[in-house]
Amino acid sequence: MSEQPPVLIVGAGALGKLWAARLSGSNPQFLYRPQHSAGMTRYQRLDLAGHSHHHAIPGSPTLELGCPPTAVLVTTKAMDARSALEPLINVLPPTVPVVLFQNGMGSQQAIASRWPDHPILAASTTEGANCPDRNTLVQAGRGETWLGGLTEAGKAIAASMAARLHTDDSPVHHAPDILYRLWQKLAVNAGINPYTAILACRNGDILQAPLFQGTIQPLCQEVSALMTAEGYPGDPTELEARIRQVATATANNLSSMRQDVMAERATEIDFINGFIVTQSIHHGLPVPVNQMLVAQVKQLTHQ
Ligand code: KPL
Repeated sequence: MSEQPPVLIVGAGALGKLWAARLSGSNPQFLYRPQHSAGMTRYQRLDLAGHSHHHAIPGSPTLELGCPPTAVLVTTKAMDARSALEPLINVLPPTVPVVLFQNGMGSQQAIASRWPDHPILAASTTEGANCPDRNTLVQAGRGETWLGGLTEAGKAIAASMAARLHTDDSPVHHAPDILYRLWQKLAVNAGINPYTAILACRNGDILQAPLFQGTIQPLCQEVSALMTAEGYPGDPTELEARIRQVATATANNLSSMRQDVMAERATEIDFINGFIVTQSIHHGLPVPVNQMLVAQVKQLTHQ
């Protein structure tokens, strides 16, 4: 392995492979699950023009303590992020930035409050990529990323971290209020992902479905009431317009939740509509539509 200190990527799924490819000049390395043996992850990346690029990224199930990473990017599913960090973070030098890329909300806050003295940052991305098989990464759309600190140490380095990850092709912006960005993305995911899972359809198809048409307005009112209670602007009409716009712009996509159901994996419902339910109950706000969607998605995967 190279002498240059690595950028450690925890989670070798589509997002992890995308960032590993992008950081190929910064010695990216994967941290594998404990049961995985050390070795190269080789894959072909098809870029937006359909051109093929080959990548071989080294990885190991343990951290090479002799050469601590310059940063850790956590690209696991939301439910795996904290347990993936648990064995790692106590052996990391406490100055190493940890950037969380999880969907939804809840996992990021749990990690920031578990390790308040570490520079913990969260990212919200619109990058589209998927892995039709283990050895292929398909870039599905050009996107942008916003990044901001969750802990005080994270806030102090957020602007420089954003500049470090930025490229003209894939902009990374500093978002001083990253939680607001996460709320906005959460609202979109709450209004698309569970519908695609329940209706077994692509993002664009939900717009014609009676389930969506009959519940999207009250769903946006529930999300808006919660955002207001949390101190963030969230007009229900604007939320609905944004959900419709994203569903239209990504009409042919299989949402991440639909992909999880198809692959019989656990979904991130607890971190999307489930997070809205838990927080609303905390504020004494009723959330019947979100509760119904959570229950129906959980039935699909027996979660
Ligand atoms: O973020 C997404 C997801 O699938 O999780 C959307 C925006 C719905 C695009 O598919």
